[in-house]
Amino acid sequence: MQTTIPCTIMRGGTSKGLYFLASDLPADITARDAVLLAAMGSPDARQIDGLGGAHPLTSKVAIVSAPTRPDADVDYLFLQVSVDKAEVSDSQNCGNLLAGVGPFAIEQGLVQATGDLTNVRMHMLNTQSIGVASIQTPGGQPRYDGDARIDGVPGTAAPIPIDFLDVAGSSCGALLPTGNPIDLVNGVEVTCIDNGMPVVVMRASDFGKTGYETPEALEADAELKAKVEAIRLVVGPMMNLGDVTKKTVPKMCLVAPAQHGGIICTRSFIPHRVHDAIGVFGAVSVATACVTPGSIAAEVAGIKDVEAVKSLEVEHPTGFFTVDMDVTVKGGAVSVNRSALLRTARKLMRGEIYVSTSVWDGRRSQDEDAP
Ligand code: NQM
Repeated sequence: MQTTIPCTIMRGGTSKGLYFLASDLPADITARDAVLLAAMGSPDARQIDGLGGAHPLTSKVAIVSAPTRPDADVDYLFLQVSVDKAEVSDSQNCGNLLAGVGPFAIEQGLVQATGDLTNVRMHMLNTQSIGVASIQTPGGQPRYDGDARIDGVPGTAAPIPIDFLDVAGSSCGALLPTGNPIDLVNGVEVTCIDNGMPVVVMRASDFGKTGYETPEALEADAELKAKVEAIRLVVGPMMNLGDVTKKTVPKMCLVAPAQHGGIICTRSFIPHRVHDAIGVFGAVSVATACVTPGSIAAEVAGIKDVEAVKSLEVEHPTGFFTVDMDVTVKGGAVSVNRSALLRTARKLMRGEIYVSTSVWDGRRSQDEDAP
């Protein structure tokens, strides 16, 4: 016997995931996570018995519900479903799946379209912050086709510009959680920063790397991975994230001088696989590090007048990630007034997913629905 659960599969930015209405899943977190593991086919390196794509970037879940904040149109909870472990984590946000939240919410009737363009204010539950997406809605429905191109995704699609107002320090409590632009950890200089995603920026050269290696080459280097992970475990508590052994944050980013006219070149460990591009909030955080006086990224990027910066091109293995920024620098400290970026999304499938009734019988108890 199997339980059927309404589900939409969407590409959001350079990731892909399952989108659910919260009301279609168990409210109990343990039961919900069991359903998501079964839906994805985890734990299994191939996720053969589920919809996961055998990579962290294709083993993601967005849960969408009515807003719990008066200044939002919709709530969005991101969950990372581990591929090869029975783990579901809410320890990070995902700005890529975020791109699909507006269209999904409109299609599900949670948000009403307001003409040809609908602004959707999304309350990101993982970081208690707000992102505002502009969705093209001709005829009252999200449009997916269009001319916008983002690196890491073939072809073009309708543009989804997203603005962030209050993401600085949203996971770690401060933009520079250790209070310093540079810390020395295990003999390596690192910049710990959180502008929407906890990220540790490190010079690739400090690991004997150029920073231009392919993700595959970096993933194949066991010694490098062990050094990076050892630093991650030390900086986790320093960044107010506690023990990060089982968390997907902080992300570990090797940087090098830009090669193709961008501001900086990146290779991101997320945190155990190496990203084929770079995460959305990962890119926002690295871009912010580039305009933070005294940081490793600022040294590598070498920007002369950071307040004059309007947009930064972060290089990654498959192209560029453009982050629009507005910052003020006072007494050597940077404050971020606004960051913005462009994503696209596409609905791939809408239907029902089946999970065994031994995992969930489909009933939401009254207790579960109580506020
Ligand atoms: O940083 C990968 C992705 C992400 C997360 C990651 C993301 C973000 O590319 O906002 O989008 O886990 O770092 O989807």
